[in-house]
Amino acid sequence: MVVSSQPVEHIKLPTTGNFAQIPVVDLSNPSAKTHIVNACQEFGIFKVINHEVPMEMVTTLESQALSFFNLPQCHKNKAAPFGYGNKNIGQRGDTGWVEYLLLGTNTELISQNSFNIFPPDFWLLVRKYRAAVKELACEVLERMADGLNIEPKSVLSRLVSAEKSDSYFRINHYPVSDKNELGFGEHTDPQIISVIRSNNSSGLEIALKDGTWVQVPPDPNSFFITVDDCLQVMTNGRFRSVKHRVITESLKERISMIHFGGPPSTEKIAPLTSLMEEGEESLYREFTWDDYKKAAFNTKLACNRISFFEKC
Ligand code: GA4
Repeated sequence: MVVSSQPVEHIKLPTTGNFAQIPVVDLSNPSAKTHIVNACQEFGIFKVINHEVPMEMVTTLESQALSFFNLPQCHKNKAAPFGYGNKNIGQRGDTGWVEYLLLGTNTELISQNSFNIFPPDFWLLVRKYRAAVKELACEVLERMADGLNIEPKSVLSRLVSAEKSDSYFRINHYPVSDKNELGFGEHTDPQIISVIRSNNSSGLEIALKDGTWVQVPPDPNSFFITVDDCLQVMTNGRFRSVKHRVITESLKERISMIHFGGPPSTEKIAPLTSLMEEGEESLYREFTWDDYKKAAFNTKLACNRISFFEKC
């Protein structure tokens, strides 16, 4: 990774320990729906086991991505039009000890003309991977709706499965560093849910309800699911959009692949009436995903974006 003149942010990072009690949702268990709801209320994160995403595809994509990140910097810089970024996060000057590929919905467009930088089947694999984790996201959201007792069961999943759904895909590479650097600063994800997979490296941390930071133990065979801002709004605050960050390791490089499942841009986001109890007031005003994105993508990473849409 190129060492740019821009310094990476250093802040005091008190972390209290391992989050060994991270909820584990076994998708082969009929009571998964209840575990999902409890985890989303309490922590805003859980991990899923017994999913149907083929692990061979996952590890192949991951190793192809790693070979890309191991190329000389001048080659990687040529991939800027294909979503490559290095240290800079967002538009407001945030930095981290990370390089990444960040893709929007239209990978078909970018898959052309890049065969000299990426392995020939890289984009095909990316498409297959994205399709598989999108299916996993839908399955989780259907079980969630079931657990919340809301109808139809597709009320949440349809948002991320629609043809016009606005999803992002990010592959992050955190090289080793001799200090514990801030890899990706604290933030919540703006979308509905995120599906995170990482190699067997630690680094992901989450904030608990009382504000303490804990490390999420790695598990390369599972997927971590987070509640994102729009889901917090749709559940009128029952579910918490989890604050998370990544700290780099001195021994092992970290690679993570994240699918951010977002709704179509014109979709109206507001608390679901089917979830509201009698007399319960909406905590948020209605907005479209497009409104949210415009506001969110123009903020610093650590900003509390949901607060823009809170009712006074
Ligand atoms: C956080 C979640 C996803 O990585 C992302 C990020 C996006 C970006 O990298 O461009 C943002 C960040 C994320 C939220 C606030 C803005 C936008 C960087 C940033 C400072 C792709 C997303 O959807 O929102």
